[in-house]
Amino acid sequence: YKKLALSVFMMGVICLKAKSQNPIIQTKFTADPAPLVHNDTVFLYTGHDEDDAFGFKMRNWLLYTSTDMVNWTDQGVVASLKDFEWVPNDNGAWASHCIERNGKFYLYCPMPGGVGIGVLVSDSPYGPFKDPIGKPLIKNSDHDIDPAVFIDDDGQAYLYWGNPKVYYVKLNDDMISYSGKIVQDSSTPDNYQEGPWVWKRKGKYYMAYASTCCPEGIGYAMSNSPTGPWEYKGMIMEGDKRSNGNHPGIIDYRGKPYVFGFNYNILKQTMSKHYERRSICLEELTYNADGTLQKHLFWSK
Ligand code: FUB
Repeated sequence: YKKLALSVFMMGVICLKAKSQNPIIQTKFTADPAPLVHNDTVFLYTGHDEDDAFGFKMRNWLLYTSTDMVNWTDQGVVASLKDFEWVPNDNGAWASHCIERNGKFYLYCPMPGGVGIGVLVSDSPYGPFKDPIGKPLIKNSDHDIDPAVFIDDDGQAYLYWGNPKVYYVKLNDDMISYSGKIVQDSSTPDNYQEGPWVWKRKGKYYMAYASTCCPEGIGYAMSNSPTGPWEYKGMIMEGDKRSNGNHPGIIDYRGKPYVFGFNYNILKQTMSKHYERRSICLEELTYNADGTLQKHLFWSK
């Protein structure tokens, strides 16, 4: 009986360990998840809402790592506004995206208000990251926020960004310059707000994004091409009035698809003040047989 009781207890422990608890980061306020899988480890780059924030106060980007999607190791500040000599402000470290190519790691960092999107490079996903060009990679409009990079099977890399329209451009192989014109996508999917995240599965292209405003949920669209046209397919999760914003980051890890986003559940939003103190959350995703995504009751419920 003792042995049986012990194995039942251990099974319970294993089951408990297998489920992540939302928000997954509870020691700092984090937003704008940008997960990257490298060497069987999840590298989660995040924005950082400072504790005394009124509105947005964001000066650096943080890194967390995990090998089980449950336990997250705080790797500290991975980059900051100070890494860009041309950035005039001490605020505005908005939603970044890190991607690996040929053994180098590229961290695309937007600064709002027309400052632009910069790029930092490192030989390691842990950093240190350096600015190789000394100027914005993208300085196109006041809407240069939320960069997301996707590399297609033919090696062509695309940079997407923007609010309230999607912009994209083809990146060169060096990942720190681009060719051709910046395109404002005329097929910006329905309910698109910001925060694009592009991936490919079974020959179809997907774009998830912060959808509708406000509150923002997470919607998605599909296409036969990385440059659209995009067809809106629905919501992965609805917005919740307790959570103002949202921002998807989507990966497969060890054979399972996951979506990251954020809520405001550690610090409850008050209606009278605009606090941005967000907390990253995580859920498994489920595809239907036709490639569409199931709608989930997510972390804000
Ligand atoms: O975190 C600052 C901004 O809020 C991001 O760039 C948007 O995606 C929204 O999450």
